[in-house]
This record gives sequence, C-alpha cells and structure tokens, in this order.
Amino acid sequence: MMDVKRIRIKEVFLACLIFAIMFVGLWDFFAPSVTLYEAENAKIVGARFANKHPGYTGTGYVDYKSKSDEYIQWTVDVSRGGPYRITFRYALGGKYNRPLKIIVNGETVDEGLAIPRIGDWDEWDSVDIEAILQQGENVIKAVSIGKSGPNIDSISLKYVRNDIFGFLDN
Ligand SMILES: [Ca+2]
Repeated sequence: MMDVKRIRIKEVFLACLIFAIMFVGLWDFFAPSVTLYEAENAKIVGARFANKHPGYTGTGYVDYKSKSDEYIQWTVDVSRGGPYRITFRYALGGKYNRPLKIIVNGETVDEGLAIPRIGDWDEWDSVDIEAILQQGENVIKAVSIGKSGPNIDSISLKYVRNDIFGFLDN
C-alpha cells in the first residue's frame, strides 16, 4: 500500500512539474515579455547624463547636447531572434521635432526616426520602430543628425509576432 502511495505522489509531482514547465513556455509564447534598458546605463558618446526633469525611470536620462554625431548605444541580449518592437521613451520640450538615426548591428534601420516635440521637458512620450534582432547580443544606436535629440529615458524591447497570435501582443 505504501509503495503505491509513494508512486502516486511521485507521479503527481512529475505531472505538476511538466505542467508548470509547459505553462511557463506557453505564457512566454503568447505574451512575450518586455525588456527595458535605461539610456543612462548605455554607452553615451557626446550626449550627457541628466536628471533635472522628473518623470524618468531608473536614475535619469540622456540629454543630447550638440546638433550632430552624438549617440546612445545599447548592447542588448535577446533569447530569440526575429522582429522586435523597439520603443524609445523620450521628452522633448524644444520648439522643433528632433529625428534620430537608428542603427541596429551596424545596419541603418531608419535614417531619421521621427521624434515629435511634446512642448514640455517634464512630459514623456514614446515612439516605436521595428527591427530584426539576432539571438544573443545586439547593438542599438541612436545618433543625432543635425537637430540634436530629445532627452532619452530608456528603450524597451518586445518580440513582435506576425501570425494569428499577434493580436495578443496589443
Ligand atoms: Ca532612465
């Protein structure tokens, strides 16, 4: 009797374990997670760390100073290759839009990603771009191209599905 009971407990435990592993796998499949990378933790060339205006996440944001050739460069790691939505969180209180050139793994994804002005440096908004990322390490670069840049708080990455399950991502 004892042996039968012990086997049943073992079977139930194994079944629960298999179910848990399947559930985690399915959850990841149906609702891919969003990974956030702070701008202030990225490689910053020319632009400066700042924290004067509230509303950021992490410890601050990055402020572009010159009109051109300054950049923020993130090295990100993804467990699966494919199309990703890259969301740039920014503030732009200036009078004009300030597009940025976006380069992923050395390839230009957008010559001038539109970053519309908000009109207030304390308000934050976001713009998206889609790019193909490879499994493992990827380098994402946002370069100023003549109009300086917004204050960039962070980027976030989300795997994009183009199949019938895509609606679950929205
Ligand atoms: Ca930040």
